[in-house]
Amino acid sequence: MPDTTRPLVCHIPVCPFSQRLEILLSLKGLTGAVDFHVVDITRPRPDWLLERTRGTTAMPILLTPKGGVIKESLVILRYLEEIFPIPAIARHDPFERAIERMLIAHEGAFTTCGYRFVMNRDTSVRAEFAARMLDEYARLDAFLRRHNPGGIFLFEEFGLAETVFTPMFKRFLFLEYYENFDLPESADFARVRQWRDTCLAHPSAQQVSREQIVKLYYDYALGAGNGALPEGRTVSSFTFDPHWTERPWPPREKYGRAATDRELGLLND
Ligand code: GAZ
Repeated sequence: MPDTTRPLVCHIPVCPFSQRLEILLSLKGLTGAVDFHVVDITRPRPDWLLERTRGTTAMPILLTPKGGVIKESLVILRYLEEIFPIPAIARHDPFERAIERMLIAHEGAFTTCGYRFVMNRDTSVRAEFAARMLDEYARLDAFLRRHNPGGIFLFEEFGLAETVFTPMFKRFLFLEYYENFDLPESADFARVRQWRDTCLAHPSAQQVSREQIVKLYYDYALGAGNGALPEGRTVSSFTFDPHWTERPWPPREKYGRAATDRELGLLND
């Protein structure tokens, strides 16, 4: 395993759960305070890692210098907030913390909705997924209007709730590309749209680009998640080699014929 005297985060690049940690550290100006070790999702995990996790494979995990293991991005966020308390990113006031946590409590439903939508392969339920996604955004809109009607973020600044949601807003650019789904321009979604767009543009949230997400998540759009291979393919769209910058944009049409390894620029020869 890599040597470290600092906390070590093992992560899969482009994984939204890991980006949460990167955003938090960036907001604190502490990008170098934690080491990052990249794990290739398309290959079996190394033995030293499986020993430390006792067999679980989901990333990110944080390894402490004393040998401790912390799993789950929201738990790791809290831990980093506590070991690096200044500047604080989470709210301090107990009631405000509760508001922040209520919004964060919604992240699972939001995330699941967007991923199930992009992974769907059945055109007959496509509209249903789009409607569900809009419901999710409507809930966020109502929450923001209730707790900070005149503002942009949940509170005055990009904080913990934004750290949790922004990586999903970034990933959900895949819905615009593969499903032609975006938030309507209407007033109903104006509050959440402004929140999302400001979060997406924030300087601490630029670890991944739209192009990278669209290219790497092609397999998700075909229903193959977590580095799994779609039928007829031999290289995952999550591969490190060839690098995504050297590959063409995948076809936007995900319900028709699937693109081959070669068409996706996944072969080296
Ligand atoms: N709850 C954990 C956290 O840290 O917050 C989730 C961590 C996780 O799922 N990590 C994924 C992983 O390591 C990579 S990111 N997978 C490899 C493995 O061996 O387990 C996928 C979904 C989904 C939502 C998100 C993701 C995703 O469905 O981005 O379905 C396939 C995975 C709702």
